[in-house]
Parts: sequence; C-alpha cells; structure tokens
Amino acid sequence: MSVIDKVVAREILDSRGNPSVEVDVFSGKNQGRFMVPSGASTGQFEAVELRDNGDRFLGKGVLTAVKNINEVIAPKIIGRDIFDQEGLDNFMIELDGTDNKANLGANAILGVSIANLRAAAKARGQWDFEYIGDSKRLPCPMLNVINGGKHAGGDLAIQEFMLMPIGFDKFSDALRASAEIYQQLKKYLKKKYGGIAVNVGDEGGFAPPIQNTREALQALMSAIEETGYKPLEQFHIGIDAAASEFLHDGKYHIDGKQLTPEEFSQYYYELVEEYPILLSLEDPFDENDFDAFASLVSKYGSSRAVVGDDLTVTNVERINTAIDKQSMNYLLLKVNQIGTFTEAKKAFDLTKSQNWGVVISHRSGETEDSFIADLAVGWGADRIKTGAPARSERVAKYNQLLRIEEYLGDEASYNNKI
Ligand code: 2PG
Ligand code: MG
Repeated sequence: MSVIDKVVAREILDSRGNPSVEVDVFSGKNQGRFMVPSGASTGQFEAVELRDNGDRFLGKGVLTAVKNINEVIAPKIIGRDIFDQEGLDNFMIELDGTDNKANLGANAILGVSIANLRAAAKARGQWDFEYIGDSKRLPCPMLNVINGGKHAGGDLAIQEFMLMPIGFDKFSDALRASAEIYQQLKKYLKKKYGGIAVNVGDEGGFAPPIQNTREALQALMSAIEETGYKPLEQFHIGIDAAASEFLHDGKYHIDGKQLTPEEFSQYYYELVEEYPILLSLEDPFDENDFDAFASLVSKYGSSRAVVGDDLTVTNVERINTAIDKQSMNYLLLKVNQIGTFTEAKKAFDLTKSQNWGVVISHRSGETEDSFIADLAVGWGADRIKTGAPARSERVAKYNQLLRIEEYLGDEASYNNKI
C-alpha cells in the first residue's frame, strides 16, 4: 500500500504578486505538488479562500491556511492510502465542518487534495491525465485576448473576449493559429490606438482603451481576417461578461449606458445578430439571476453556449438549481471554487448527466502549475479556458496540452465541435 508519509505547505506568490498556497504530499519516493490559484471576479457563493488579514501582504497573506495544513490536516492524514482520493477529500470536508470550508480554508484543503492525487499518479507511473480518467480528447481552448472588467484598468465592461479555434483537426494547429492572431491583434491595436493599447491585463490579453463591446469584437474580427483565417468556419468568439461586477443598483453599466435586465437581454440579442461568430456567453447576467440566464437558453437552445461560472461556482446545489430552471448549457468548472477534487468531479458528472458541456477554467490569479490541462484531458472536458497565448502562467497549461498531444500521438483527438 502507498500511504501519505509527509505533507508540507508553504506560502508562494501568484501571477498578480499576491500570496498563494503550495502543497507537497510525499509517499515514499513519490512527490505530488499543487499550487493553488486565486480569482478576482469571485462568485459570492464560492468556497472560502482563507486570508490572514493584518499587515503582511496588505492582508492577503496565507500563513493561516499554511498552518492549517502543516499543523491540523497533516498529522491526521499521515498513513492514509494515497489512492483513496474520495476518502481523503471527505475526511478533510468533515474536519473543516462548515459547508463552505471557512474553517480550514478551501485554499488549504484543495492544495492537499490535488497534491495527493499527483503523488498517486506518480506512484502508478502515470501522467496526471491518465490517472484522472480514460479520455484522450484534447479540449478546445478559449483564449482570452482582450481583457476588460476587473482584470484590466480600462472602461471595457465585458471582462473577457476569447478566441475559439473550432475549425482545426489538432490542438497544436488550433493553438498555433490562435497565437498568430494574438500577434496580429497586437499590431492592429497598436496601429489604431497607439502603444498604450498593447499593455496586457491579468490574463495576458491586451487591455486597450476601448470603451464598448462592439469595438472589441470588431478588433477580434479584423485580427482573425488579417491573419488569413476564416471567421465562423475556423474561429468563433466567446465572451465572459462577469456581469455581477457591473450591476449597480439594479442596472448594468455597460458601453456608457445603464441598462435594466430587460434592456440588457435585448442588448445580447442584437449583439448575437450582428456578430453570429459569438458562440459562447459566460455569466451574461448577475450571479443570482437564474431566470435571466434561462431566457438566453430558451432563445438560443444549443446553438449558443450559455455558461455558468459565478452563477454555479462548481457547486452541485447551485448546478441543480440551474438544471431545474434550465439556466445554462455549459458549466465553467474551477476546482478552487469548491475546494476538493472529489466535489469538482461530482459537479462535472452532474453537468454531463444533462448532456451539457464543461469548460475547465483557470483563475485570473494563477501560477505556473499546469494541473488543469491534465484535468481537462483526463475527464474529456469539452473546452479549456486558460488565458492568452502569452505569459508563462497561462501558456504553462497550453504547453502541457501540447506535450499530452505529442505523447498520445495518433490516439489523440481534438474537440472541434461547436
Ligand atoms: C472568470 C475568471 C477566470 P476570476 O471569471 O471566469 O477567467 O476570473 O478568476 O477573476 O474569477
Ligand atoms: Mg467567469
């Protein structure tokens, strides 16, 4: 039997320069490590990310979470079978004793959960994705090339504008084409708005002084065409509105206007009609407005991806509400929204039981950890969203997908379905 011999946690820095948790789990000569990410446009119902408050790191230190791992969790899990992932996760949930991991911290619990999984994969001599599941399908990447909202310092309300390379046979070709467009977009933005336009936001996408959605979409369309690719045939576009972030006093503040929820629905209808390339709409409305989400699903059926992120926070209870109300047809899955591998898998399975799609997602505060690339392949997730094809914490995931594709050779497939 392979058991946990030692657990060591430490405080590290994430891609925004804020502290985060890193955990090592040791079993004999096998070591599993996980670096926990952190969001900015976090959903109200996410599991609790424990921060120290006080003076260190302007209150953002994570030494309490680190201590919880080293002194509370570690002594109680030494000797556990590393292959009993569900047992470990359930044990930590019970030890925490709250329903949102407020005691020990989701950042503490998740670190141990995934580090254990990786130690187990090593013990089996497998890649993480092989240990996680049987799928050999590479996900379609959603590459965030224009950053707005909380991830940038400008006036663009919509948080993310993403390239979706649908019309390719291989992941590596899809990534290459997207990287080419990213470089072309840089030239386009520089020419149109000056050098300041190619500064980048939290996820490596450009943060130009664009103030409205249509202008950003137009920039993307131009970059796709100027690079020689065909909109619709080869590329679609996804957006993440993260709409809760610009809802104030019942109105959505966007494009210099203040829209009621009804007016904002109309705004989407017109946008999709003008830009049929718009395939995926994430968090289009406030995170508690299941009904507004549902109206988009009933209008578009499966011809558009209506994606729940802050709406559902990778939480089966919220996903069940979305099922009852038919509020979405795609789940955005972030492991740190819920805090254990086992619960994330339950969210995945529940979503798939509805024949809905799943996008595995990074956070805006990331690390060089590439676990979510393996997760997306192992589970056979439909899509992965992990930022621009630039900045190492973003490309770490795309690069791991390139390695996996190479390793799988002819057995690899690519999800180029709409
Ligand atoms: C999102 C994410 C990732 P954050 O809203 O989907 O892009 O942002 O990590 O800030 O919640
Ligand atoms: Mg989102």
